Amino acid sequence: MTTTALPSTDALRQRALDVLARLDAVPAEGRGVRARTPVTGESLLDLATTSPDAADEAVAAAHAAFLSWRAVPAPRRGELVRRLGDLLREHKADLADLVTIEAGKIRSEALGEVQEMIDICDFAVGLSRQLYGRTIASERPGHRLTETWHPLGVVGVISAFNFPAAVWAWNTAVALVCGDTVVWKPSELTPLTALACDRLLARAADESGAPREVHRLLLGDRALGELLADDPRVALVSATGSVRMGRQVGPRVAARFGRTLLELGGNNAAVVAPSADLDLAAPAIVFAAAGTAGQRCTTLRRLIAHEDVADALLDRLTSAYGRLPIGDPFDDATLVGPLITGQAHDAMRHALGTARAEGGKLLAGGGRRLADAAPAAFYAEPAIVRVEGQNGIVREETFAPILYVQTYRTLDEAIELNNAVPQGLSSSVFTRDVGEAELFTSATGSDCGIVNVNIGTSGAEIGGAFGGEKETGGGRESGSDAWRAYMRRSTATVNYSDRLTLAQNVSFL
Ligand code: UN1
Repeated sequence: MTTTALPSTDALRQRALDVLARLDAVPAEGRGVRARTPVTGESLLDLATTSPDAADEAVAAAHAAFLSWRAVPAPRRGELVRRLGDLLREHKADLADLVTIEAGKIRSEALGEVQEMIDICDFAVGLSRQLYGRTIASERPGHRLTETWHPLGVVGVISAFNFPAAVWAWNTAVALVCGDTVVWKPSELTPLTALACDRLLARAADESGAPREVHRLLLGDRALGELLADDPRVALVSATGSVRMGRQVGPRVAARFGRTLLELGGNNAAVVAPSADLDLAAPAIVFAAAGTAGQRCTTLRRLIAHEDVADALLDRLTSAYGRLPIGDPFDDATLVGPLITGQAHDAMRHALGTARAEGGKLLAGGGRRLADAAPAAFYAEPAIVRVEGQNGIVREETFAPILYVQTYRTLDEAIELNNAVPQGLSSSVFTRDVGEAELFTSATGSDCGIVNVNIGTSGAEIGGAFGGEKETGGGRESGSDAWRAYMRRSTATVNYSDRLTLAQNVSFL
């Protein structure tokens, strides 16, 4: 593994300030939220926390805006999102800079994240003319039965550091065309990216004639998320993060019969069958497991290789891991940037230690890089660990680049292993056998929300519904008909005859 040199914190701060200036989003200094960069591990700026009173006012403003926004025709609401998409195209490199500075993503992945935002805007604009309901055959003469989708209310979006902009865009672009307004509580670790997104949306609102209050931003810690969870004016809480966070948010929102859309942890596996094309599988596995420094909810964490191909595959993987360039995410040659914090690095070390104590064997990586150049930054070598069985640490999602490898003999056994963890987000099979591919994607195959054939577990397109089962939370965001979670269904029966006919042949009077 090679290592690339790092830029200075001053240079990164200046780069962030230049971007914010171009976006007219330079924040006032304040206290409570510290913008920092995992690239050097040092702080960039201190910003003000949103006070509980200001957060309450933000929800009130978003709720008041909802009452008028819901009456704007959906295709006109789409104009706002179209404009947002234009601005994102214009400032793609700017926003990607902030994503790299605050989340540590390599350039290509940061640009990909902004592309994902542009894609969902395009999707949502089209959707603004396709919020289709149904006409249902009524059992009564002279009656019409229809189902219409109406705007829902204020959507509280809680997002994580690892997709500091795209997850907001999935929720916000769709919520806005659905006639909802949004209050966003981003991760405390990525406030500058959030300010930039908020500012671009405010500009899009001004330029398209929409009220600015369709979107409000809250900066601060989890107390603000709790406020959204408890506030009855927030109709839907869409939360992305850990299972621990979901266990707190879910019941609080349910206690007031609010809606949730939960996008929680993944513990994603790839099955590599004997017929797999290893030239295709190996790079797909390396991207899915080591890309984004293992910090995607869709990151590949478990490899289930057939015993006939495991050694050949592991040779390729360990040799690719040995060559991974680690370091400055702004350097085009780098493929692995930093972990987000020292805590993330502690979690990785702890998981590797536990795996070894449980009988696992480290096959590659696991060390720390650049500790001398940047003692406060945490660059980790992506690790491969051979394990026997998947009890203990293998069942947990450690948000770091660790790939646990095990072998199988029959596909049924592989499917059982794929499904035998508490999480259910993404999964893959690498095979050239169509029967195996079909079985893996069938009702008796993978139990995950995302099931891929001959591609890795991460990097979903926005057109499909994104989310997973079991402890992943069950929510679906982004494409397909995920928009329905952001609307309320109204079933209307209209009697256009001059007779009263009761359903189920009931006679009365
Ligand atoms: C996440 O990690 O929270 O499928 C979202 C992917 C991306 C989204 C990941 N499109 O990897």
